[in-house]
Amino acid sequence: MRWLLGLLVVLGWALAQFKSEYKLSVVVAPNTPWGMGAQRFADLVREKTEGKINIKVYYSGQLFAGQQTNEFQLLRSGVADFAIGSTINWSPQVKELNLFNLPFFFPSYKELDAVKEGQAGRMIFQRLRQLGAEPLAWGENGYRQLTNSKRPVRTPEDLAGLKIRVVGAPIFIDTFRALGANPTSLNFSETLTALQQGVVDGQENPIVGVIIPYKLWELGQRYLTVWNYVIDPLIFAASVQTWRSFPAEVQKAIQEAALEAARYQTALARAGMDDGTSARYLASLGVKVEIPEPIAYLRNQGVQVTVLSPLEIGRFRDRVAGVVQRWMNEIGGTLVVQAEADKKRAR
Ligand code: X2X
Repeated sequence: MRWLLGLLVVLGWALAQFKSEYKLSVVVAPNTPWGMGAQRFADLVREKTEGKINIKVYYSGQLFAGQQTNEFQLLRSGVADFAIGSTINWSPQVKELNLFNLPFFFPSYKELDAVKEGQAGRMIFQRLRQLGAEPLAWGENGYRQLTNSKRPVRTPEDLAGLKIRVVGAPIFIDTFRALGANPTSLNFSETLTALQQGVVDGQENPIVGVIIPYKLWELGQRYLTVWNYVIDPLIFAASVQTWRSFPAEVQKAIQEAALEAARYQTALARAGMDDGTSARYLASLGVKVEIPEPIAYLRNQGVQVTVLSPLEIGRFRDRVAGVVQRWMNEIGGTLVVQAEADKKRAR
């Protein structure tokens, strides 16, 4: 019986028609944890499918010509077979993903992980399936920190009037307006020049995920505020059309590859920013962390780093209470209540 099953599997693989290339979209460059996770996923898929599935990573938003909030549309229409997408960029089409955009909603990795791995995470994956994307694993861009070229920011008053680039998801405009800043939404591809030319004063992005690989201090971003105000998970996903075209064995191999690559990717994004768990995990894989102490490293580059205390964070949180309330309604009560319950279990 077993040999017959084996034969059928081999026959199935032989008969299945695979494309010579499957396209995977990411927003950032190959030298970021996000980009490295994408390459690892492609490599693992090739390995686990014995070369049948060949994924090519399109970095720096090449597939969507700069408009990063269109990425989910590309995925569901099958223009991109796969994407590793930021929950921010997909949130205009998947309103539930605004859960992760709520300012100061995830104070710790533990609480975030409990939500992703709990019932709330499953509800979100279910929603993605309804919308035409097959979610495979959670990755991470990281906690988003504020940088600017003008002055240290420790209080909401310090932020007043600063022109801050945000992603084109509406909640970010609401948040930064409530904080007294002057937000403007730009695609990431335009952000680097806008910073360099002083068209905007500041931006917000993860330290390990973006600030260090893109050397933002060289574009004049000399002040950094560490406030962990928003966490930015990534989702490894396939287009439903592409997913359905694969036999079960291939789906299984790709699913395994996604989980393995996502774990590696998340550890790269957290290395030096958590309690040491991620660096230890990477060491167990034989991966050397290039910058073990990211904040010390930035200080060495001449960046003035302001790490906010819980009390100082509280002043910012008070300013955005109305925004959080409004967007919780938008996201939907059931999911928010479930996320609160998942978070509570982690504490
Ligand atoms: O555009 C950004 O800031 C980035 C790279 O972090 C995202 O894609 C959300």
